[in-house]
Amino acid sequence: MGRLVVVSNRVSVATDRKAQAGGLAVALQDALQQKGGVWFGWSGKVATRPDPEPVIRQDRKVTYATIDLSRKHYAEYYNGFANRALWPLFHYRLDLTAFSKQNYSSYLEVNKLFVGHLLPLLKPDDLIWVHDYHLIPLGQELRQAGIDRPMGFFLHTPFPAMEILTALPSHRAIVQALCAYDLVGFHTENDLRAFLDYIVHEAEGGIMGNHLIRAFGRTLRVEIFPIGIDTEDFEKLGARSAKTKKAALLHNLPSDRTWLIGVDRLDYSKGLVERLRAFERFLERYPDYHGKVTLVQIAPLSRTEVPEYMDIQHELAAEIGQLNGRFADFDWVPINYLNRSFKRDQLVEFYRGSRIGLITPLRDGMNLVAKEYVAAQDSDDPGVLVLSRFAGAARELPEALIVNPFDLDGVADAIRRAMTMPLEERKERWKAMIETLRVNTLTRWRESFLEALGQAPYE
Ligand code: GDG
Repeated sequence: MGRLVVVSNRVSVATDRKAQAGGLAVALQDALQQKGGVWFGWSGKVATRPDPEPVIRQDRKVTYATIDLSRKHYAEYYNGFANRALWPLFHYRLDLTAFSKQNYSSYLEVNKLFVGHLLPLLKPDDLIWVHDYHLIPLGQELRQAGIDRPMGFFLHTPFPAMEILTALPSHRAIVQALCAYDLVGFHTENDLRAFLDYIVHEAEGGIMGNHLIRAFGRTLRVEIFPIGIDTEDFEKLGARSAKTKKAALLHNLPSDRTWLIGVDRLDYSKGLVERLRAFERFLERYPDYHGKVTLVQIAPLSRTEVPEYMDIQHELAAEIGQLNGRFADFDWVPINYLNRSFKRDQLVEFYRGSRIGLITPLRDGMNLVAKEYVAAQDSDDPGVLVLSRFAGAARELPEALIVNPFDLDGVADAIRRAMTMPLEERKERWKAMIETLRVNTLTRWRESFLEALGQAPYE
């Protein structure tokens, strides 16, 4: 088998494996080291005059190649089209979606630019694996440049229902570009169904069975590959954290306090405002818990140059101020809002020390935090996962308390149910979930995608 070439918007260079431990970056780096290969993408830097050549770093069998973006491309491709058009649209937020022809042109331009830099790095037997919504047109560009190697694409976000997608002026071009790949992977049945619906009803395409479809003159394979976590690693970290007692926040505070934890990039898709309101509803309806429960919300800032992200940041700060002002006492604040990121082992300590994992996105491709929370629990006294039905993870973890994040009373009731759930029931639910997570790991996700891609072309 040939080398692996990974293309993603951002490249994770393997300099700090400890910080990345257990994550997607390491899973991809491991696959690259096994097969040898290239990881190509944006460096994360913006330059007035980007270097005409990629920066190349070699780490054993892997070549990392990165380019800087110009200010124009950063504003129009990354912030503009990827994060102000595709991201909100794919998360069903038409109200936040801003289309512009100029941003779309830049999106196509950057995909072309990536291909221009990538071509000289390719070898004849390479398998090419492109990631996420930033780079949908990349495969088509490669085809136009004469590359006929197997190419796979994995979408980390949801794929929206046809009625939503067709609001995008360039919807047809986007789906046609997806069909230039040999293999397109989604997280869930829902995403796949939405894609097939479009293929049949908008693209005059056909479903041929055996995961194959025919559209825009091509045959391709479309399939679900639910992403997992390095379950073993999180289980180990969880067990270790029980002994270290480093999480000052959890250990130095009163022992009769029960913790709920939420960990999310500060993004409107994560349902943070609705979560706070549901928690407020819980406090209103169950005053016995005043002084006894605290929601720890970790929310590192994200995409701060996109105006909608500044808006949500302000809205959250106002909500939290109002809620804490309303309920707090001298010795108790209901919400501990931590606007920064933590090291992975600290995060696991928070997971392990929290009785409830409150994961309530309004829409989420998968949501890895939900899986990490479960894996970090103590098998003898596991916490309860309260999980949105709109997270991809809900499909694999039906034993969580599944909630509708828009139904504030429903979420408040689920919190109360989690607080009072008998140990036996907690253990039973946890056991079913951890068994699933031990099978559907990150390695399995990567290997099953690459195995399917290795069988291309499928005709
Ligand atoms: C996209 C899709 C899909 C968070 N805060 C800290 C930290 N994290 C880590 C978590 C988790 C990851 O970031 C977040 O992953 P999610 O899946 O929850 O969400 P997105 O970032 O939106 O990811 C999503 C995913 O891609 C994979 O396909 O599941 O649906 O939106 O691993 O642990 N890590 C550390 N400190 C933090 O403060 N170290």
